[in-house]
Amino acid sequence: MKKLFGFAIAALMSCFLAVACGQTSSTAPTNGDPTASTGNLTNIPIGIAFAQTSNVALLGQEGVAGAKIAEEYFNKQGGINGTPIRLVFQDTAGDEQGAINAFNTLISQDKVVGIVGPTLSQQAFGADPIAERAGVPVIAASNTAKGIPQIGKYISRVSAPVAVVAPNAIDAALKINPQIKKVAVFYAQNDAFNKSETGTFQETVKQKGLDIATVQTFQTTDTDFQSQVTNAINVKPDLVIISGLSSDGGNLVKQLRELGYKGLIIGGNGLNTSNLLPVCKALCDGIIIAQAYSPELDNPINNDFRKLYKEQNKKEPPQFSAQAFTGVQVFVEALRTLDKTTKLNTLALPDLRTQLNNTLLTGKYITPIGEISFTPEGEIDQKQFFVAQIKMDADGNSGRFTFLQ
Ligand code: 1QQ
Repeated sequence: MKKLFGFAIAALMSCFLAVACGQTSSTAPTNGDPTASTGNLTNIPIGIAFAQTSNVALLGQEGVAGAKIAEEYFNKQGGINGTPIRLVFQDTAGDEQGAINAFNTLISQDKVVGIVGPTLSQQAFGADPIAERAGVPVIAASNTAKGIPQIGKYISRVSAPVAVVAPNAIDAALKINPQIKKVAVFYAQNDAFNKSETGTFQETVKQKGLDIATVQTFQTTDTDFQSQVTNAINVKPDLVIISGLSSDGGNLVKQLRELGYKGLIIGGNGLNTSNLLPVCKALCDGIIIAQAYSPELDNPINNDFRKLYKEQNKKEPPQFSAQAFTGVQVFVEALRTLDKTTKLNTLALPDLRTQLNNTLLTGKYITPIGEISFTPEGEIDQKQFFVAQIKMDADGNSGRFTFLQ
């Protein structure tokens, strides 16, 4: 009787997952045979929750591009031991409520096995607790604030924290100009990531024996920075460090240069996109940004990823695309591993989600961002970091991230 009940659940489940896929299966239904292979599932839905609208889309659309490449790439390899994955995209827009809505839809309506996202840490602090309560694994692919994996046991990340990435930018600035003494710090005070990042920058500045000559605050929605820029220029800084997002950050850089600041500028992770270039144009030239990815990292999967990205976009892949690809890759490889021990279509969705989370946390992955693994808490263990500097072309309309040694 108990066994029969188990079979009934399994039958319901394989139907459940197949229905969740929103397509009809091309193969005959299994009538709930729990020993049947995952070939009987139409596909395996994985949620992608990035900002596709609002100012935050300047960052989120790079995540979308990386995830799409991963879907095509892993499905060409046969997906999950023969069953394709299907990415379900829900737009988080730019705020917490947008991310919460996207997560709720992915979890309850789209019935995904796990979620890659959201774009901002600020959104993660609002939306991740929902996934945690529902027992749905979340892999953050661009959340770098302190405290993300600590939200809960279903939350991990492939985006290394600013605490380990950002200090590299200060080392690079000091290498370019060893005379730096006075530093002006700017940060957006309405955003969790930027508050976390400026904490790291300010601690590092002090550790290096440099002076924080002024700290100026703004909002990610601001466009006019005249008063903060004037305050900063008055203290005659040798280095400016900005923690903001790309639209506000780009305008701030522009106004710093227009009002006469000539020294080095470090931008944080929120400025880490070539979508910044149309905002500050020629005045973006020279911005230093720490990187958790280099297109030149030489391993087979990065070489494949780089080639596919370049074919589609005619430029080098950015960090947020590589991290999103990596998030999907971790789900794919963990699903393959799990399916080898327990056929996925024998698991009810809640069990599948839980076992997927347990499996992904114990794996080792060779990815476009290098070899990675997770601490038991879900924090990424990543080996290599880089620093890039923006070089604008003479016309001021195009430019690129060049990597420093
Ligand atoms: C965070 C970030 C963003 C700037 C990435 C898009 O690092 O919010 O944590």
